[in-house]
Order: sequence, then C-alpha cells, then structure tokens
Amino acid sequence: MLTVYGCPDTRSTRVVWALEEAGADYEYVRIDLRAGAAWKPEYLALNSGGKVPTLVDSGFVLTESAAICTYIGDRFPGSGLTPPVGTRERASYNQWCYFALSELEQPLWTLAKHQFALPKQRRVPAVLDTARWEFAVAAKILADGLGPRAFIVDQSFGAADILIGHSLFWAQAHQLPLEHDNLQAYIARLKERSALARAQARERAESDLKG
Ligand SMILES: N[C@@H](CCC(=O)N[C@@H](CS)C(=O)NCC(=O)O)C(=O)O
Repeated sequence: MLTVYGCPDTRSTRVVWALEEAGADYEYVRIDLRAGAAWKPEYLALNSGGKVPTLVDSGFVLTESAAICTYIGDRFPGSGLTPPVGTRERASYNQWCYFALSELEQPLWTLAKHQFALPKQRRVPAVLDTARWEFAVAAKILADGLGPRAFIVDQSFGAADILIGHSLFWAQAHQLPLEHDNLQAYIARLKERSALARAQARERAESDLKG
C-alpha cells in the first residue's frame, strides 16, 4: 500500500503527478502546512524535517521529492518514468534530476525563503536580485539542453520532466522571465498532461491528517 503525505501547491504535487502517470493506486493524506500539521509528532516520526512530501510504501518511508519520483518510476517500470538502471539514458536522467534540484530549483527556493519561508530575522533581501539572475542562468542551460526535443531525456516523458516542469511552473507563478521559446512550448506540453490535472485535483480533494 502506497501513502503520500502532501499539501496542495507544494513539491508533493511532483509525487502525486508521478503516481498518476504510473496509474498507481495510492492513499493521499493532506498535511496542512499553514496549520502546523507537519509538526505533529506522528508526522515528524515519518519526516523529521516537518516537510512534504513523504511516501510510505508498506512500512518503507521515503522523503525527498526527486528520490520518491525515481522510486515510483522504478517500482512501476511499465510507466516509462525512469530509464532502466545501467543505461546511458539513466545517466542522462540522473543528470537532469540533479540539475533540477541543485541548479533550477535552488534560486526559486532562495527567493521563497528570503521572501516568506524563513523567520523574518533570517531573511536577507539583498540576495533576491542574485537569485533571479541565477534562475535566468539555469533556465538558459535548460533551454540549451532541451533544444528542439519534446522532453528532457530521449524524447519520451519521464520523472525528470516532472521535477523540471514543476520548477518551471513555480517560476511562472512568480512571474520570473522565461523568454526561451522552447521552454515556453515545453511548459505548455507538460501542462497538457492529464495526470497533472488529476494530481492537482486529488491534492485539493483530500482531507487533512487526523489527530
Ligand atoms: N528537498 C525537499 C524539500 C521539501 C520541502 O521543503 N517542502 C516544503 C513544501 S514545498 C515544506 O514542506 N515546507 C515546510 C517547512 O519547511 O516547514 C524535497 O524536494 O522533497
């Protein structure tokens, strides 16, 4: 049995999107971050950082959205979300997952942290301009790497597209400039995926963690 702990409009959408792409059967438990539900002892026992997402697969607990998406791809090989281990495609897949987490998402996270996520006394407004510039640098690397292809690895949709796509949606929602035509087309292509719409609807429909 698979259980996802998440919250709408957070990185848990990546995981629910992957599960929907895989056609998996899963339970969703909403952790209302604003109400402090992530700090309840029963949730901290699963995710000691008090963050979402967390996946529990029959007692096996996994955190970190990229690790979870990769796990889902490997657990449902027919989904095509992850290339087989040991192949060059898998190496490229890893490359783009690490890029998504370390280069593309980081400036977005820096912006969020220093605008609202950190305690007020920890925020440093002077970093915001540099973070916007760093995002533009990462977007250019992504645009060059994507080129004319439909998806980031080998022309077929996969979990790396989920991680990158989710970060691009995040950037769009915060009005960061994304002037590369191929990235605009890529974003539109990803937004058309019915599994994404199902994931967003599922996250909004489910109820909160009890207790
Ligand atoms: N690197 C982690 C980041 C998880 C994370 O920071 N999640 C945010 C929501 S998008 C969260 O739970 N924030 C609550 C907090 O930091 O207190 C991942 O990708 O899963």
